[in-house]
Amino acid sequence: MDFKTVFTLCLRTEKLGRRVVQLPVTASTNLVARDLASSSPPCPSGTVVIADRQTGGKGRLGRQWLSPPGGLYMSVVLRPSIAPGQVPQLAILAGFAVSEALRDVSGLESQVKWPNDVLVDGLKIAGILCESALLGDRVDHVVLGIGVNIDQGKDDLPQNATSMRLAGTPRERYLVAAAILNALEPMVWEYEEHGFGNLGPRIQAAMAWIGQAVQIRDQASSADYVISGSFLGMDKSGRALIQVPGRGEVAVPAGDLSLRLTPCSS
Ligand code: BT5
Repeated sequence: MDFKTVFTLCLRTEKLGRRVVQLPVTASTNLVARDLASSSPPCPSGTVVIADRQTGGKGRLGRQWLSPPGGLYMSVVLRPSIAPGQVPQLAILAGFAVSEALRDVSGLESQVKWPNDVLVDGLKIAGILCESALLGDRVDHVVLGIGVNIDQGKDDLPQNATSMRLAGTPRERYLVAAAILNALEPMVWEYEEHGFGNLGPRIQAAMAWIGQAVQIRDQASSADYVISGSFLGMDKSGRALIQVPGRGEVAVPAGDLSLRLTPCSS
């Protein structure tokens, strides 16, 4: 059986993945999904684009996502009923869905690294790129780009990365793709209804580096500031919470979180 048939057999969703565009190679599945979402007529919510490899895989802020054969490169089109300010929270949700799916298909334990990564033993196994388009002051669509390292070896990946194969739990891509969508769909529904309400504590329990010395660099802002302190997790809006010596709890909406090698001082 081909990828699409088996993938569809594994799906337990109502909308996510019910329309699939499968490509042997493309620059970026996020670009294909964006074009489908803004075409006339637009593709339905839940449409998924999957490629065997990408030639221009995108990370955040213009960074590159290495996309050789063996990985999962998937973009999901959503038309959620949320405010524009809530869009980044979907990346956290997708990271949590990936983490749950990895456990579901292979028993692999992973952690969600705020705001958009999944780590296994401190190494990056998956990354999320969340892009959106507005129509007036409302969200028209969101493209959730999900990259998961599945069958790559060390030579295919950057330092500080791992794959399911390297972690000792190789799996078929279709199985992982379907499991992610199965986990994600009910989370998106719940999020649209209640925000992080019930999901918040579950995500918090899966978060990496709680209680550890961290720093957040906001590379998007011209100030390029760094906040250092002890990581407390995220608040109800999905902002990272840092206990900063001398300042108390500071909530940070966006940025790059990393571990600090030296303990923080006041
Ligand atoms: C991300 O950005 O982690 C978002 C990655 C999203 C990839 C998916 S694949 C399907 C869809 N189509 C796309 O074009 N993109 C999405 P960021 O947090 O900025 O992390 C990027 C950094 O991760 C890079 O600068 C590298 O250090 C590292 N990296 C690159 N490729 C990697 C890989 N395959 N595995 C682990 N780390 C990687």
